[in-house]
Amino acid sequence: MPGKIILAVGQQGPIARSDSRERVVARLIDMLKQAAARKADFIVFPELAFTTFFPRWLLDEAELDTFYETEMPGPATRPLFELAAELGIGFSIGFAELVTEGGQKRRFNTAIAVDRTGRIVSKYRKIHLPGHKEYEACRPFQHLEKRYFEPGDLGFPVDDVQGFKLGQFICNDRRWPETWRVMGLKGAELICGGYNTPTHFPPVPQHDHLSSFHHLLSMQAGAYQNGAWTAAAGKTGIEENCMLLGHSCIVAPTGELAAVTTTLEDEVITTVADFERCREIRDNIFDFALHRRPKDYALIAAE
Ligand code: ING
Repeated sequence: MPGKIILAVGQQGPIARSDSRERVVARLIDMLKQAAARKADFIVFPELAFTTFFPRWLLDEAELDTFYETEMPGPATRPLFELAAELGIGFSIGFAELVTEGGQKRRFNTAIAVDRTGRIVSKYRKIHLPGHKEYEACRPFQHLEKRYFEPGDLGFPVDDVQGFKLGQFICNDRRWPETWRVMGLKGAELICGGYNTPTHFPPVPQHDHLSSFHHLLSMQAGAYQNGAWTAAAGKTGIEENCMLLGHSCIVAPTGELAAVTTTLEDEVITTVADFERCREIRDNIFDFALHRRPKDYALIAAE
């Protein structure tokens, strides 16, 4: 259907520290099959989808390296690519990327988009890294993303995937309006990504009861203010004693919640994403060419 796809989100339940990649990939494959049964064209999987959320611990380099992918696809992850190509479904997925450049190890929190032929057609490295660099004994669990990853160095790419323009975010990025606007200005029609969001935020515990509200607020605002479909796939549930937020969702360009998960387990949701609907917003309320006043916004991009 020109201009329309059946869009899916594959939410993951907890992944144990000891779970093998093979075991995790088998779960992802099961969700891929569920999405195919619903005639999905594209499915969004979570951030760091092949392993437990390891930044919750202080790890030595030897163990830390075991959570990263040095090739994508690799032996354990290739079956996902192969089945997706066989089923003709594109997907986005997040993983910890370890590259060695000039003898130097570089670590990124990365997401890729793979088209329905199994080809990687877009790659993004997380720019907004939350958390901290040093161990903080006061925390019930760590959030060491600033220790384990470099900020992304690829900008916010928007690429043509299966006839629509796709951009990706990763988790904390969705809280930052700049993330959405840069990709909105590049004409993204679907802005998607994954998240691992603990519902307890040690620095401000009085916000814990707002974790779903802040997540959905960010997704719905991003969609409406840029006239794009947005989709977020969570890693959810009690993972190694840490409760991770559910409410994976698909949001229409109007900001309306089109689909949302209702469990904290592996769960597939789908909706018909009509990209023509982006025009209702972009040709009127947020007609960037007609209404934007960039010369008044310089402060936003200043250091
Ligand atoms: N996780 C969380 C997120 O941005 C967080 C970190 C939680 C920040 C709650 C602020 C409040 O959803 C990741 N992985 O970015």
